[in-house]
Amino acid sequence: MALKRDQSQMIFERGAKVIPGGVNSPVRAFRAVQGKPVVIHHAKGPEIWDVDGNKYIDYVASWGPMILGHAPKSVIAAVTEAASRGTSFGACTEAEVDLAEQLVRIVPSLEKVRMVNSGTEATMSALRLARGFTKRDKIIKIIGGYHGHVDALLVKAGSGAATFGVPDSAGVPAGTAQDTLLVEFNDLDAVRAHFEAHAGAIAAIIVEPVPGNMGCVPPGPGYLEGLRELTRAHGALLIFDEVMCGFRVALGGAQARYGVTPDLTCLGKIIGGGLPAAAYGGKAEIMNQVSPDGPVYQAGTLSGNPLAVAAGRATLELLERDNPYAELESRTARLCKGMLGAAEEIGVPMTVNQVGSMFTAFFNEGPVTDFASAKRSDTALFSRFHHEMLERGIYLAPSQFEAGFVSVAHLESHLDRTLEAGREALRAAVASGTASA
Ligand code: KE4
Repeated sequence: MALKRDQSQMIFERGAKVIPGGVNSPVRAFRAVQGKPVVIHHAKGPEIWDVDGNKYIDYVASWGPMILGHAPKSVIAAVTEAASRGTSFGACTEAEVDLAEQLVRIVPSLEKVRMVNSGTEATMSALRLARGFTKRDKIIKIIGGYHGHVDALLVKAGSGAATFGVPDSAGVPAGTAQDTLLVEFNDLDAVRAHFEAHAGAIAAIIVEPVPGNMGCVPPGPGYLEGLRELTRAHGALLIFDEVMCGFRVALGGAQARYGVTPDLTCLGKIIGGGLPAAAYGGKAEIMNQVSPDGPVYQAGTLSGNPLAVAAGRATLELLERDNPYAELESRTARLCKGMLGAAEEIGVPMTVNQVGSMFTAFFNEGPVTDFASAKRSDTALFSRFHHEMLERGIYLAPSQFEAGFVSVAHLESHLDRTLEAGREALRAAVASGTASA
């Protein structure tokens, strides 16, 4: 029996009259799963409620930030206390220094760090800095990698751009895109070839060390080490975009998990605890090129905003104190194993990729090691599965090319419920596909 969603429908229709597509970010429109979004009313722990009162176990986690689950007491208290002293000053605060010291202490590559308001700002600024520092223009990006809506990086981007089947965005001048060189993830030969073809012209390679925007794809053995060697040999910078995997796959992010230290790191999502805070940072020698110390300009009215900093600090303090990563990884592994078991039982081709507490179930024989292989997934079956899971109170990312996230608040009982719903939803999705074939 379909869930009642009248309020969601009505509010979404209102929104569509005054907001493009009715959403403030494209992937939220559920277009990739031919669905209609539910309008959220509130959330607590691993669960979210829509405006019709339906409850869901949430694996989107606001696209990554909610590693502690929704509305953790200590984060809400920290934000409330900060708000009581004012919401923004556009000036220095001790709290932003505390957060910067915390980030430098935890993330191996950071000697200095600059706060910004979104992952997009972080990657855009890191690219400008890499070009300013090396005095080179070309960059290498991964096909299916997504780094926010930066002009130079909206070329064969992942995430929402990938699902639209129009990877290159309108409005990106050819001149901007021509300096962006492309390689598939996990292909070191392609990177080597670009460096040989463009000797002395490549400023940096920007990579999600654990991509989440083509779905979750682990780096192959030696891949990240290979990028480190190639960039060092060719005088280019290695930029790790850890906006999603930072503080997600390990306390110090992918660079700590794999022991590969980039020159620059972009962070976001978890470091804001669900509020708008992101950052870029790296070696002092490079960061000293950033205004006002150096010639690379970057600024922001709300950068280091006291409320976002309070939420981020409270989140990182809990993560540093409790270090929940081993437990998160084992719970996620149980979920992934259960999903794979259900697919095998029902005879559905499925590959599940997992790194830490991020994962993606691809409807695909596998292995899925890059965007080219991810794209071979049965997105029609994924769409039907997404709908069936939503009807059973499980809220998954509305796209095959996204990662799912398990939080500290997801208990065994939530995972059990998810696996039970998953088995039923898979059977129903296969059946409805056969019926309409
Ligand atoms: P924002 O500008 O959305 O804060 O961050 C951009 C970004 C940069 N780098 C990585 C690795 C990212 O995953 C993101 C944003 N991730 C998407 C989820 N695939 C955000 C969801 C959305 O676009 O609404």
